[in-house]
Amino acid sequence: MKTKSALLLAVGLLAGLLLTLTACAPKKPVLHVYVWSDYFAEGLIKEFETLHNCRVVIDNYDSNEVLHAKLKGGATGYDVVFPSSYVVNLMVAEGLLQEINHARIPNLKNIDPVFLANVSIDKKMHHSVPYMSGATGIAYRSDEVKDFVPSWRMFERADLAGRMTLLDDPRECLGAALKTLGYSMNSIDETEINAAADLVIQWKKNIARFESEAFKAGIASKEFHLVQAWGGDIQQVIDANGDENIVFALPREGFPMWEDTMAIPAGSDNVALAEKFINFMHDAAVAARNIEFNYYLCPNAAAYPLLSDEIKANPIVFIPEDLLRKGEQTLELGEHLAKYTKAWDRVKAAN
Ligand code: SPD
Repeated sequence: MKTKSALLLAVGLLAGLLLTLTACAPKKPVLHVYVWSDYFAEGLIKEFETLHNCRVVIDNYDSNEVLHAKLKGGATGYDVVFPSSYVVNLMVAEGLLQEINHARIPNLKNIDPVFLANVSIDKKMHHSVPYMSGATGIAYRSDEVKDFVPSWRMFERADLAGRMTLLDDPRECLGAALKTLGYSMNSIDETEINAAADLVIQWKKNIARFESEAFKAGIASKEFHLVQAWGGDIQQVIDANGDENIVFALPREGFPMWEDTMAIPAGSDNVALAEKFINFMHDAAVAARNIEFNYYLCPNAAAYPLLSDEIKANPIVFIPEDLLRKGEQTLELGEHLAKYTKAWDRVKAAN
């Protein structure tokens, strides 16, 4: 009996000790990342957590408008966000982003100066650091779509009605329609923007819905046969499903190109860890793995020599020169953005 009581006492003491130790253990810092989906190579986030003894919590959005509205609406608690370059200045003007402290992110030295000079909007990286750049085109199922032509006019095909999606994104959709009409996708001419909105309203009659996330699973499952899509995401779907009937094409009328960046929101209370995260993503080997996974170009010059021959030959990542000439960078529109918002509201309201 005595032995049993002693044993119980020992177990009780041990449990108490364990509880005390757990309660006293320092809590791991948590980094909150708000980002487009499917944007980190497998294992990278785990490696960052181990390296910095922290936890990373990831939340996804599917458009710059959602990100902007969330931060503008006062959402705090995010430490790293991924705005496209063309919304960075707007977010800075509204006090939503912090300045980048270059001294604390040594891997900024790896960023390709040619890319910064030619493509980037925040060229001096005052508030944003380039992450990935890519192009928007059309993905289709070659086993379902007959007589495909690389044209945005595919959205006029009545035989594909209900089987197509357009991105739920004003700059992407109106941009595609502007290019179809022979205009710049950064037009500030109200007549041109309105003509583009009329065209998207025509396309809207044929699409299942505006969609910026489920188009990936939808094209894989054959729910959708033709979708407006970001190239790298489609190559990821092809890889994941081993389905060579999914094809990505860049329309002959021209197509939007974009650059997503990393930035630290004004409300971040974990700036030091956010800086470490940005620095980690621009380590040469990490950036190379990310390019190989994402099929987008991370403008990290130190990563280029580490890329496989296969990725260097992939036309989604390195768009061939003749096609590249048809791409147009999505630019910041300043006060003229309101014209797009108004036109987009009309598109959304139309039957
Ligand atoms: N999987 C990540 C996709 C990122 C797309 N961002 C592009 C935004 C341009 N409108």
